[in-house]
Amino acid sequence: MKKLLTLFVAMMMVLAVSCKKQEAAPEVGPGAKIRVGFSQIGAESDWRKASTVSIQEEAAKRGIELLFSDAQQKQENQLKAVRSFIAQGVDVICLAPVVATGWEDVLKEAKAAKIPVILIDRKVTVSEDGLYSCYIGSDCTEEGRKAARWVIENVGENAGIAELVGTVGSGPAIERKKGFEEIIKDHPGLKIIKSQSGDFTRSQGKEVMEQFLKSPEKDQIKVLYAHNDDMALGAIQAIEEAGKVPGKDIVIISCDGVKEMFKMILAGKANCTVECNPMIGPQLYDVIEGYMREGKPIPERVESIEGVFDSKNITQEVVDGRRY
Ligand code: GZL
Repeated sequence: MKKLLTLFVAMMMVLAVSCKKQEAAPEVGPGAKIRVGFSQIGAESDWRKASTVSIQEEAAKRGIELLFSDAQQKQENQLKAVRSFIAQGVDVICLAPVVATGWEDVLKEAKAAKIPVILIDRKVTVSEDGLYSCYIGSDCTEEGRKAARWVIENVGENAGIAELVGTVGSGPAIERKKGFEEIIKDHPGLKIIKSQSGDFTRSQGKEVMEQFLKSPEKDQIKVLYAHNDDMALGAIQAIEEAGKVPGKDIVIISCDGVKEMFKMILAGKANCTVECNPMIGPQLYDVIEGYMREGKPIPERVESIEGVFDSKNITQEVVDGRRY
């Protein structure tokens, strides 16, 4: 009899816990304590570091509890982090996905746990709708188009182009390549004659540019299109070490808009950067607080605000005012 009673009490406790877990929907209201889990890609570039600062500082300013994980550019670390956030029952999960694929299962687990996922900075490719609630970030395809249009307007219709590609399989690398090629395809004199990944890092950007400058096509390279400023900054070092003049012998255009690149453009060692705004902390928490504190639905898309910068609109004052 005693054993039966013990078993019955144990069963009731399990049922109570599982019901509680199912009732783990967010406590909505003005005073709601908000816990956010954020899986960040890493610290591979100045852009990424600025993105982290924006999201950490804004959470602190708003009294939002942020559980932060740096994946060191490894998807398996991001998958572990998201599963940990689910287990800890956070209110919202933010994910900057290092690559575009391989997220279906973990997004389904978050959905089953009724925890909304907000993608920031990069997109994912999934087979069904509803696996994430929102994407906050840039249109990297449009950034690629902007870069190509700048080349046509400022370099002309004939040039051999070397391309430093971002992290293989990442949304920005796929999209910046797609957008750039979409525009130059109507200008046959503009040809991508070298293309290789530098993984968005300065060191690999330098290494790959050194290889480009030793290749048979080296003297045909008149333009460098780098998918981010950090790879372009590494390439500038390689160009100088090869005895060429960056910004003149080879025109340099890249994406991000980090302060170091603004300085290079001001110094004439680079030519253009297509801004990709990392400072999305305020936009992110506006969405989360709206959802948690006012019961507002999470919007599917929040666009970043950004421009194109070159020697025509970069002054010392503009450089000094850059936040990243
Ligand atoms: C772009 C972002 C890219 C930056 C790189 O949205 O994902 O990742 O262009 C960063 O600098 O590494």
